[in-house]
Order: sequence, then C-alpha cells, then structure tokens
Amino acid sequence: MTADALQLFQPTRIGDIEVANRVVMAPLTRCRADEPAGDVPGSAINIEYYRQRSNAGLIISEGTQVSPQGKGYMATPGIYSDAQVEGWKPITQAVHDAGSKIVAQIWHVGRITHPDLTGGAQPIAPSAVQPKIAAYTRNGKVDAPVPHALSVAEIQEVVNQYRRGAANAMRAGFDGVEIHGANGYLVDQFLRDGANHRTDLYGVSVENRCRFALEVVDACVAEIGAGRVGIRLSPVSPANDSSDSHPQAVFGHLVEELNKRGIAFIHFVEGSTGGPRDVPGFDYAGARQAFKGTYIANNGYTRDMAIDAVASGRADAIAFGRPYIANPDLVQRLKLNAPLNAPVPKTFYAPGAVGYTDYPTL
Ligand code: 8OZ
Repeated sequence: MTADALQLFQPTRIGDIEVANRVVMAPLTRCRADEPAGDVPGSAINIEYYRQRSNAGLIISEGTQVSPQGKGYMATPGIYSDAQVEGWKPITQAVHDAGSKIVAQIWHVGRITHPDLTGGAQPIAPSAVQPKIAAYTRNGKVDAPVPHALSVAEIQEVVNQYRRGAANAMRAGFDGVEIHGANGYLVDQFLRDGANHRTDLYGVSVENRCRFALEVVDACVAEIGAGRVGIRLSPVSPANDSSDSHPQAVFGHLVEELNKRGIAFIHFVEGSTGGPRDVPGFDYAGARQAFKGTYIANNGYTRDMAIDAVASGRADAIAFGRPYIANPDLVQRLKLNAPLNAPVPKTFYAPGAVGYTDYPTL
C-alpha cells in the first residue's frame, strides 16, 4: 500500500474540526514569547515555527497560561490579555493559510511555579502541599514553595480564567482549545490524591476530585461548544511530582463524564511523559471504548506504531512531540519513511531561532 493510502494520512474530523490527516503536533513548551511585553507571542520566528509545521492535521499550541499566576516557566505565552490575543492572530492565520488547524492549549500550572515567575503571586493548588520540584527563574533554580490552598470562591475565579482563555482563543483565530489536564499541573493536581488533600466538595471521593476538571470543561463548552473542546490527560505519569493511589478509578470516571459532555477529543499521554510507556495503572483500551469522541494517543510513538495504532482502531490520531521539534516537515517524512532529524535538547527552551526554526526539511 502506498503511504497516501494509510489511514494515518487520511482526513477526518476531530469534533467540529476538519483535519487533513491524523498526525497531530503535540503541545510543546518553547519559551520564546516576548516576556517584557507581557508574555506575548507572535514574533516573526514564532509565526515561522508554526507555519513550518502546518503539515500536521492538527497543531496543539504550546501551553498558554490563562492568568499571570498560571505561569510556571520563563517566556511562555499567555491567553488572558488583549495583547496576547493580538499576538496569536498572525500565528493562527499562518497555520490556516497553510491548510492546517490549531487549538490553543489552555494551561494553569498551579503549584508548579515560584513567585519569581508569577509576578510575585504565591502559587495556588487544591491543597497546601509542596511539590518536590525546582522552578527555573531568572535567579536560577529554586524550590517551588508551599502553595496556597484555594478557597471555593477562588476555585470559581480560576474556572472563569479557563473560560476566558477559551473565549480569547476563539477571538485569536484558534479552532478550539485543549485543556491541559496532564503532567502534574493544576487540573491534574485536583484529580490526583498526591496533591489533592481536600475534604470538601473537591476532594476525597473520585467524583469530587473530578469536579474541578469537569467545571473547567463545562465552562469551556458553554463558551465555545463541545465540538471545539478537548483535554489532555496523563493518568499514570509521575511528571511534576504527580501521583495517585487509584488512577483507574479516577480517570475511568473522568472519561465517562467527558463522554457524556460530547467533547471533541481526549489526548492521552500513555505512560510516563517523555519516558517509558509500560507504566501500569490505567486501561487505555477501555478508555478508548468508553469515549466516543476522538482518541489522540501520545508518548514515544514511532512511524510504525502510529500507522498500526490508527489502522487497528486503537487510536484515531497520534500526537508527536519531540519529533516535531526537529522535523518541521514531519508528515512528509513519515509518508516517505525518510530519516528523522534528531532533536537538540539544549535549544528546546533557549531564546532565538537556533533549534527552533532552523531544523532542515528534506
Ligand atoms: C516541558 C517543559 C516545560 C513545560 C508539560 C507544559 O510537561 C509542559 C512542559 C514540558 O506539559
């Protein structure tokens, strides 16, 4: 069979979004927004970076914080200010002009940050439990502090920040949003009992620990429609000091609830983010059966694994992260089974064009 006949390269729909193929560019933090201007994206190299990768059926943007307090790394772009919305517009335009689609990953890091990154604000979390992680600030590597445990009223304010992020994403020309529910950030902190020690409506039971995630989903759905909302989950990933005693129970329940809401997609980090896939504790095939929307699979997929997963129906689409950093023309390379450029980690988060827009195409 010629590559063009492979299902991985066939068009489909992801919720309301028509995509040219089932290769997805995973969200990738690149730390190249204009920080002094207020974490604004849209520089010439930002536009060029996304334009180069518009061979993906769907691009998921780098994580974009929904508030200043939601920021955990230097020079990540936001989606809360008018200047940020204006900054995103030429990026979404360039992607659309090249025939691709792009959703904004809306992100709040919760406790995975430091006041040096949040404009002095104390990090927030479901509970005052200090994560065992270091934050990287202009002053170097520092321990993330004990976060402030959100009150119920404050939780509602944060839900509204995601809602505004979704509305702003549409104003900026995005095709929808991916709620960042993975990798130990705020949504995941509520889901998993390593970080969530609450005893109120947001804690203890599986239903209560899913409440925040579902309130965020419901707010985004009310704002932009279920067909333009997806979520990324990493049920067993230890990223950012995340852990849970019974991941199957909490994420199994969450998937059922997400299915009831008819959202466009769930994007699963299968296994340990950027690491081993064979981490026990969650049944992805069961989730695939339970969720009627699009199942996007991620984490260490090779060409053969991606072709097989989509052909066998185990996944609807495959998200590639590091391969997309180093291979702007990834879809063409996958079609031709051409060799891939190796990513260079030291330029992943460094400013400038080197290691960003200068990887060679075929
Ligand atoms: C790598 C570096 C900084 C942030 C994630 C948003 O893990 C991230 C991230 C990854 O989801």
